[in-house]
Amino acid sequence: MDLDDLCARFVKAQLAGDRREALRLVLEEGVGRGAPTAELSLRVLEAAQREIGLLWQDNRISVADEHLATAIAQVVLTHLYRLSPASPLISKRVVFGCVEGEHHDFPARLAADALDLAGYDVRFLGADVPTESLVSMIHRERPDLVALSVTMSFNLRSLRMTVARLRSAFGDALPILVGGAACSTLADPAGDLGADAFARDARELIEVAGRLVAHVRPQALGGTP
Ligand code: B12
Repeated sequence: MDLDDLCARFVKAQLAGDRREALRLVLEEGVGRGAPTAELSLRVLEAAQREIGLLWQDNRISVADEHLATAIAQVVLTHLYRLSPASPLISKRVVFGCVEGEHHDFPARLAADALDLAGYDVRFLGADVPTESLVSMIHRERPDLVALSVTMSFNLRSLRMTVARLRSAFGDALPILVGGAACSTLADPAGDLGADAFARDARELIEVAGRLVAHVRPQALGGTP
């Protein structure tokens, strides 16, 4: 199956605002003809969003066109999640969200869905999570891992501050994983940001998360609120 061609037709459907056609392409021509859902996520949805970004950057589409396209991608991602083969739960909890100020939750959601399907118990918080609210959530949920997403370079400062705040509240007992396009621009993202690890994409994430949670004891998360 030619996934590049499927992606090109998916982008056309997004730009035409044709949600039904976009769903048909991915669910019938993709899943229905045997394409692995992870491949569809990567080679159709992610690739399409990058194409939408380029069209927007070149002023060939408006912000409203981009919003329309992204809203369609969100619907398709939800359907894809439902149809994806999921591994059995491994009783490792992850709190996953975008740092304060970061509005790009679609990339984070793609990554969070991949972790969920790999068997993790994922609490996905979406965009722009206020740091103090994140701290309270971690006290309540006692996760084995926190994953933070940043797309915009101007939000790297927010990410650094969030990591520092989590360290002051939970010490080193709580592994922190970072990712997103802005992190990829750094030579040593984890070192630079004070996190435990960085993963480039949804695929790498599964391997890195596995390493991080191998020795975690969530009961060690005492900390000061
Ligand atoms: C849709 C979109 C928006 C939407 C977001 C909607 C949503 N709910 O997500 C809205 C309208 C909110 C938006 C706003 C802005 N955007 Co915008 N946006 C995009 C667009 C078109 C698509 C984003 C997307 O879904 N990408 C696809 C995903 C899959 O990309 P990905 O990063 O590769 O994701 C993978 C990895 O990063 C990784 N990952 C992600 N998170 C995490 C977390 C962890 C822990 C791990 C391990 C891995 C991981 O896994 C993902 C899956 O494999 C991009 C184009 C692009 N190239 O991404 C522009 C883009 C990112 N936006 C851009 C800009 C400029 C902005 C604004 C500043 C515009 C403005 N003037 O207001 C604002 C900033 C808002 C803010 N404060 O955050 C620029 C950034 C340029 C730059 N490098 O500085 C881009 C590149 C568009 C462009 N070409 O100009 N945007």
